[in-house]
This record gives sequence, structure tokens and C-alpha cells, in this order.
Amino acid sequence: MRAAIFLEQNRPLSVEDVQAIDPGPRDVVVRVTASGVCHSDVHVVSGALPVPPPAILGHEGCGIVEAVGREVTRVSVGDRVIGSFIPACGSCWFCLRDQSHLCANTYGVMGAPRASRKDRTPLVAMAGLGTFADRMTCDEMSLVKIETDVPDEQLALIGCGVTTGVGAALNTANVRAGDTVAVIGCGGVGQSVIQGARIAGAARIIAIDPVEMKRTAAISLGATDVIDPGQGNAVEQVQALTAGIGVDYAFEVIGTPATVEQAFAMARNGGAAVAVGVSRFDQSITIPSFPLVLSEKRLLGCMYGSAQVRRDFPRLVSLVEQKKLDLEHMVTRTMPLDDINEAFRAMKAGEVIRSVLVQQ
Ligand code: COD
Ligand code: ZN
Ligand code: ZN
Repeated sequence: MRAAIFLEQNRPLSVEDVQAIDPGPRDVVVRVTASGVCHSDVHVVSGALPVPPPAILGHEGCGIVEAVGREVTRVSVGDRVIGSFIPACGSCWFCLRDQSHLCANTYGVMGAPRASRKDRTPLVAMAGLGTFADRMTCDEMSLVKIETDVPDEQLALIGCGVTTGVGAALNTANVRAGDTVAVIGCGGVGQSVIQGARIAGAARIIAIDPVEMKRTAAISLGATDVIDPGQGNAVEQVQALTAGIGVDYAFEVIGTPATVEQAFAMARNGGAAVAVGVSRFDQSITIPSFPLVLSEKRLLGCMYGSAQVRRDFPRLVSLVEQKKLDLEHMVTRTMPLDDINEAFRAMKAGEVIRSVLVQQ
């Protein structure tokens, strides 16, 4: 099989032929048909997210089941599946309480070697998936079967960005019709928050991003107002648009302490900031204590859009089929696996909402 491997921090990924490790009884071999390129993959290479090399990256993908271990019950050969970057075991303390996004059985799944290099070095797969490859071997807990005609390059995005972003609005925040929302950072995940807020019926959706193309895309996906943070203080601009009140929900979708603090400042009294992005593991956020208590503002963490993947993946697919969720315009480019480093460059340069690696 061919895979894109993270060997060293801040170096290009190495696309090479590797040997898959024989699947275990609960493992599934998937022919990967499409994989979105998410900023978290770039964060791994920069060291902001701690995944030790060598590893096959990629955690947002879909494909077709090619083989199943003898104990696999959830999927069969030929099924179309989306990878869940958090496995959902269905039986741990969290899964039993409708919190599969916090499933306690991630460690064994994510730490398992899935392939080896020519020199026999074992390779782990990011999030137990490793979608930057033509094949992936993963635990059946990491897969959700889907029946749809939605094209591969759109379906792949449901594996991370779309579920995280739409889920942040619909599940974590529970945006209601008429609410006001601000979204700081309008990449693949931020545009999905905007769409989630639109689907929920938010009256006002303020998109904040320094890149003009992102602001233009935000308007076409549901934003009612845009702010360029390069044109003055973003918090003051949000206050000006909301008669000094602030928004019901301010989503941070970048992953820096400064923008989480901005989100907290943008939330109205009694409102909430929702942290979707993760700052570097060695950084902290400073929240002023007066507004936290006296103005009853809340700061909510959001993991994987608080999604229950076996419930939410089919729901999101259905929204795409009904043309309520636009994934077509989230895919800026498709390209072959060998172009992964170009996809990383384009993401860092702010040229794309999403690049998607597709297999011919
Ligand atoms: N103000 C507003 N927007 C900004 C600013 C700023 N100061 N700085 C940058 N931006 C914009 C960029 O122009 C860009 O449009 C956007 O922020 C970021 O978008 P992308 O496409 O680069 O990133 P996404 O959408 O793929 O990913 C965002 C995440 C928040 C998911 C990611 O970066 C992250 O924090 N990952 C770690 C969290 C995690 O592991 N999540 C689970 C897997 S994704
Ligand atoms: Zn991601
Ligand atoms: Zn579980």
C-alpha cells in the first residue's frame, strides 16, 4: 500500500510504499477513496499536536470495506464507510451516556501499529485511521457504515471538519432559531460551524477571518456579516454589529489562546464562547473572572462537535442529500495522494477551504 508518512517535525511528509500489518480479528481493511486535509494534520507536523513519528497521517476520510476480521459485526465487505477519528466502542461509560465523542477506548485503537516501512519500522496511524493512504486497517469501532450517493470527496469531510463544525453549533452550543453567532476562523471547520448555525436558524452569523476568499465563501455558506480582523479590533467590530450586546455564541475555530479570549469577550452576558480549536499543548488561556461569574458567561470546550457518530454521520449525509448542508463548495480542490505536501502548502497559504486527496 502507499501512504504519506510523518517522519520528522516541520519536514514534508514522505509518500512511499509500505507493508500493511495483518489485520486482527476486530480489524477492517478499507480502500480509502477520499481524504480531506485538515489543519490538525498540519498541527501534527508542526508539533502543536503531539503524535510521535513515524506515523501515517490523515483522519478525515471515507472508503470501501475490502476485508473484515472474523469477529467484525458492524460492517461487511463492499460497505461504504466513513472513518470516525474517535472510535465509538458503544459500551464504555461515556458511550453508554451518549458521549461517544469522549469514548474511553481510544488509546488501544490509536496506538496500534498498522503498517511497516521497507526497513520494518512500525507505523502507527493518526487517530487509528491514517487516511493519507490508499488502504487503511482500523478497528471496526472507528467506522460508520453509510448508504448514499454523495460523492467521495464530499463524504470524506464528514469524518472530521463537517461533524466538528456543524456539531459545535447543533450539539455543543445547541444554537436556536433567532440566535446570534460569531465564528472566528473560517477554514473547513469554521465554515461548517457557519452552516450548522444556518441550519439551526440563527438570525445573525458573523464570520471573522483575515482572508478575503474565506469571508466570501462564508457569505455563500450562510454568514450574514463578515469581519476582517486586520481592519481593527475584532471584538469591537462584533460589539458594533450587535448594539454593544455581543453574541449568544462565539466560536473559536483556529486554536490560539488570543482568539479564545476574543471569543469570550464577544459573547454577550449570559452567552457562551465555544472553543473548537486546540491551542498548543503547552499553552493556557486566561479568562477574566468577573465576566465569568458576574455576567454569567460560559466557556465550552468542544470535542468532535460533541457528535455521536453513529447517529450524526447519517444525519449529516441526509442534510447533504436534502441540499441543506453544502459540501460541494467546501471542496476547493481534489488531488492525488502524492500531492499531499502541496495540499499542506495551500492550507497554510489560506488558498483553500478544503483540499481532498482522491484515489483514481
Ligand atoms: N482571526 C480570525 N481568523 C483567523 C485568524 C485570526 N486571528 N488567524 C487565522 N485565521 C483563520 C485562517 O485564515 C483560516 O481560514 C482559519 O483561521 C483556520 O482554518 P484552517 O482551514 O486552516 O483550519 P481547519 O478549519 O481545518 O481546522 C481548525 C481546527 C480548529 C480544527 C484545528 O486547527 C485545531 O485546532 N485542531 C486541533 C483540535 C483537534 O485536534 N481537533 C480534532 C481534529 S480536527
Ligand atoms: Zn481534523
Ligand atoms: Zn466507548
